[in-house]
Amino acid sequence: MNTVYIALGSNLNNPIYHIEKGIRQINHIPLTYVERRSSLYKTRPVGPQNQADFINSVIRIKTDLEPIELLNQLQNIEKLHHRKRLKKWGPRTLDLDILLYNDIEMNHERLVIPHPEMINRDFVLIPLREITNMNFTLPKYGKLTKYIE
Ligand code: PH2
Ligand code: MG
Ligand code: MG
Repeated sequence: MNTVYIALGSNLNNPIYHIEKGIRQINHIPLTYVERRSSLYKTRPVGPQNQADFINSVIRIKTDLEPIELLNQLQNIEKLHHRKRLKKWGPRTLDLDILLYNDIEMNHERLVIPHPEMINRDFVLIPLREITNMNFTLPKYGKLTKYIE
C-alpha cells in the first residue's frame, strides 16, 4: 500500500468535532485506513488575522488509491462538512491537504506533491515531526528538521 501524509485544519463551528469526524471519515475511504495521527494543535491563523484560531493535526494513512482518486475522496469529505470556498486562506470548517504521497513529486493542475507550502507552515511541520522519526526526509526538500526553528 501507499503511505500518505494528510494535514487537517479547522477554525469554524466546533473545530475539534470537524477534525475528529474527518479522521473517522478518512478511515472509511475505500482501500484506505488511518495508521497514525498526531495530537491536536491549537494554532494562530496564518494569513488573514481576523479569524478564529485553528485546530490542526497531521495523519499518516495507507491507501491503494492513486493520488487524484484520493484527492477526490478528500474533497468529497470536505463537502460533507459544508466547506465553502469563500476566500483564500479564510475561515473553514474542514481543510484536508495531501502533503506527501510515498516519495513522489507531482505537478498536476489540481494537486502538487509535496504540498508546496508545507515547509513554511509550523502548523504542519510540528504535528508531522510528532509522528515521524528524527531523520525523516521530504522528497524535493530534504530533512524535515531543517525547516523547524
Ligand atoms: N490554513 C490555511 C490558512 N491559515 N492557519 C493555521 N493556523 N492553520 C491552518 O490550517 C491554516 C491557516 C489555509 O488552508
Ligand atoms: Mg490548507
Ligand atoms: Mg486545502
